[in-house]
Amino acid sequence: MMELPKEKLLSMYKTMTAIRGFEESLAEAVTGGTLPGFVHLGVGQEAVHVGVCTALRETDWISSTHRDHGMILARGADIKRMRAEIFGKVTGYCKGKGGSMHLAVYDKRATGCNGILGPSQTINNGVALALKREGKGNISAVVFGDGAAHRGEFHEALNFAACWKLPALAICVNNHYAISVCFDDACSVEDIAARAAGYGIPGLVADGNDVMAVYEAVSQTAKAIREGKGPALLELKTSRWRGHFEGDPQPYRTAEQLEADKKKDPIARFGLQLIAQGIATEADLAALKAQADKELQEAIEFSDKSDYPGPEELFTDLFYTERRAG
Ligand SMILES: Cc1ncc(C[n+]2csc(CCOP(=O)(O)OP(=O)(O)O)c2C)c(N)n1
Ligand SMILES: [Mg+2]
Repeated sequence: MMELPKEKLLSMYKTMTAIRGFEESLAEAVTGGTLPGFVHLGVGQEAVHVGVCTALRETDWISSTHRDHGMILARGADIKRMRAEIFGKVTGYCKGKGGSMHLAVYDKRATGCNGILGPSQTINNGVALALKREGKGNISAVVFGDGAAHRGEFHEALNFAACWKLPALAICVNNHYAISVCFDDACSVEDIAARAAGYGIPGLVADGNDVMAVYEAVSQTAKAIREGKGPALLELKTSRWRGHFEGDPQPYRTAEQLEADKKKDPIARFGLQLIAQGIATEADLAALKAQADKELQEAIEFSDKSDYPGPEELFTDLFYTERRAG
């Protein structure tokens, strides 16, 4: 932990609390009826988001999943434009057309969330190939779930990346569930990382509830990838606290299991580490949370006051119409 400056560690803590607050505010909006559609929240997975993004460079790229608002926030995206995008407002990053599941922020080198399981890995290979040709030592990371790791694209993409020695880091966020299917019932091996052996690439497992463990694991694997050693597969074990989507009552999980998962709270754990190492006091941490809460309120107001896209936006930003126009 000491290798990172104090300011960086405190900003990591603040971002973790900001992500949690952001996600919980979306849960409230769904319950209150102001946010329609499917919303998948990453509450409980903040150590993954912040650990991964702290270890990557600004010049690296990242592709993520349907559960990754937190990843894009951790990448440094503006919380106001994030909130506006999810609420379909014209001030959002994709003018309100991407929404929760197709939220992309290119100026933060985030190719975006992806509602379909599998393609983000093949898209990531394309980005990694471009970075390899560019030759500046940048890498492209892709995040996907344990469920996505059972799809064919996972294997095809890893094989391709290995054969072409792409600067690609595949990060499997194993939260033990794919909708209602428990990982133990769907996987023949204990660790998805073990599958790396089938492609002759390194496979590592790290504690996805420990932000510093995530940071270390990503830094280590990224270093080797930057040196031209080819791709790696990293598995981060964590848990999601909320249902698969907002409104899922999780009948497939017992209250005891959920409580046990919540005891591994990555934010509380990081807070205790910071206090134990004399980096922050409880009051410092409370002040960081208060600051994050204030910024969230400002983001909510910004989004509420923003307009929806006008009808003239209906035929812009479409591949189809642009091709026809050309
Ligand atoms: C190709 C494809 N098949 C099915 C779905 C429906 N679906 C959406 S999320 C999901 C489960 C995803 O589980 P996992 O990859 O573990 O991610 P998590 O939701 O746990 O973050 C499924 C099956 C989909 N989006 N894409
Ligand atoms: Mg999962």
